Amino acid sequence: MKRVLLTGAGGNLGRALRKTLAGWADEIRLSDIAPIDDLNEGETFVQCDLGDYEAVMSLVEGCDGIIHLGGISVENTFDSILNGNIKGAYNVYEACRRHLAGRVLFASSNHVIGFHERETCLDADSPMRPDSMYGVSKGFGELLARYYWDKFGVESALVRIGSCFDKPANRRMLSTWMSVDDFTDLIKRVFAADRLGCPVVYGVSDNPTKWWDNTKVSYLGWNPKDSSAVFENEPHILEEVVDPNDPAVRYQGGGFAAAGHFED
Ligand code: NAI
Ligand code: 15L
Repeated sequence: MKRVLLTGAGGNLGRALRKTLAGWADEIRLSDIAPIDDLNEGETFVQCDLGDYEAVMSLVEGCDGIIHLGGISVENTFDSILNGNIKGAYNVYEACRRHLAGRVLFASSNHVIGFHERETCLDADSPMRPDSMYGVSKGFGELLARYYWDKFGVESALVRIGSCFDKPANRRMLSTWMSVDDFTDLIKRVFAADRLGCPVVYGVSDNPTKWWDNTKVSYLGWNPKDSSAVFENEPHILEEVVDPNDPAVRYQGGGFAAAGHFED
């Protein structure tokens, strides 16, 4: 890869991926609405609000791949989600079409399907059941990506990330956890595949309990190596009290499904 754009580079995942992707591309063009001033070799930075159409057009020009992480990452006001996630995704895809910017890895979320019960095993063709306006915005992003694929041939991986943190913060995340190393391997495979298309990929490690089936993307050759099993006996996991009738336990989206409407 010559120049890859990493949006949302100042966030949790962006900071982690800057380390694990170091040296993978000739240049990683970092971008965020917030400043970043600790650039490493091979990194450049463009400060940009994803909701700003003209700014995103310039941001994307000259890139040959995009890892699109930027935007609102949890439930928030509709106005914030509209700007960061809906206008932001539109601007990125429109820039991609205009500048032929190569493949996109779109950071979707498990909250697109968060209102499925935990006993239901999902795959790429399971219906969307968003658990929040945040989840709705990720569903919009996925549909947008599919439109740009069908109409213009822009390839994307729609990665429904589970919980990508150093370790699972609670019992739910024993099922949803993805390590940064597994995510890094997925990113490299998405950009290296001979053909990508526009697949849905569940972003999850090889955990003992599984809610999501990635068989339909076995052509990517992604076989996650890490497992949440190593965290099962940590005190915060063992000591968590679980009520099976709590919506946060019933639904895959956990607390997002259980929470009230943000604007109320
Ligand atoms: P984060 O909230 O830490 O990072 C998001 C970044 O986007 C922030 O640095 C923020 O400044 C930037 N941003 C927000 N609005 C913007 C705008 N209008 N213009 C430009 N930049 C803007 O989130 P995190 O955890 O790093 O997640 C990255 C992506 O992955 C997000 O899209 C999130 O929805 C998705 N994701 C993450 C999961 C996780 O477990 N970390 C799980 C599922 C999805
Ligand atoms: C997400 O989509 C969020 O961005 C992240 O902060 C976590 O809440 C994650 O989902 C999760 O479901 O654990």
